[in-house]
Amino acid sequence: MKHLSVLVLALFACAAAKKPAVVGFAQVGAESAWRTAETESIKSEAANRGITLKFSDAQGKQENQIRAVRGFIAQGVDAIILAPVVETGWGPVLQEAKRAKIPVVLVDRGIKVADDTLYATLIASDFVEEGRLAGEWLAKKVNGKAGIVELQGTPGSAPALDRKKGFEQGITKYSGMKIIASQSGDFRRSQGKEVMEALIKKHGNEITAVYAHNDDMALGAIQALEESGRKPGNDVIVVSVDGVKDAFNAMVEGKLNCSVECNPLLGPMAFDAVEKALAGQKLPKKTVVQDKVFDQANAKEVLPTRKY
Ligand code: GYE
Repeated sequence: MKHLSVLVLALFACAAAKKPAVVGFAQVGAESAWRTAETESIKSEAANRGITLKFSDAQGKQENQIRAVRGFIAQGVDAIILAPVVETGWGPVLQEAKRAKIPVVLVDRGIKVADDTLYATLIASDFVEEGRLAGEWLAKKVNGKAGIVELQGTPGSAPALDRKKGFEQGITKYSGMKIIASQSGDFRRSQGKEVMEALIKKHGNEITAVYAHNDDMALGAIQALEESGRKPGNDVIVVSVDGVKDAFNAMVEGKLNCSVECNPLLGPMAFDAVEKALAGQKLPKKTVVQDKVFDQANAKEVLPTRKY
């Protein structure tokens, strides 16, 4: 009897301590410096923990991500980390993962599914809050009056939808804050530049501010503004989100005015969540990553400490 209970206890201890050996990571792509930093964080954390990581780059396409997740299920990975490109359309493939008893940890972007038991947890920033902070910062800077160009992220992605919503909330009480154009630049520097060039042609000096959903698009827009003979940071106020190193450099150079941080170093939190899910522990449905606002007043001092 005594031996039996020791055995049972040992079995429980084993189950609780189940460590992942193989984890699949379905990444969006490599559209921005933020994304590259996130990939790096997850890869290096897997290596630190002795976990074999199967990495898939979906080149920004949901169908590729779904195929990658199916592939991970077929290979029988212990867990899946998914950075979902868009919010909708995940039900069927997550059902398949659930049936195979493979926990799915969502990182950086949320999804809309009817059944939230289809994923173990989401680790991400509050994008509505980021947009609101950017909007409030800009309204203060321009004393409540601006002709704003908004460069949106990938259509249908949580950060694009929520950063738009939050920004609108942030400027709502200022009647002089007008969004004169709002278009997607797909979170890419080259597209941010192209879209900005077209909008400068169309709206000219009506544009007094740019709000970009990420730093890469802001940096592209800054180039377009300079090429049109304008002085970004002065003639046109530029705010964005992410807080990557190049954004800090642009703030120090006086070309970018403000960047709301969004932390991409999610590797340690993601693998903690994977380990807990495999040990059968209950996880919060969402863990919110805390972010700060940076501008030209503090960029120079903070730059040397930035990790991405
Ligand atoms: O802000 C942007 C990107 O999902 C939070 O995706 C992420 C966003 C990030 O490529 O740069």
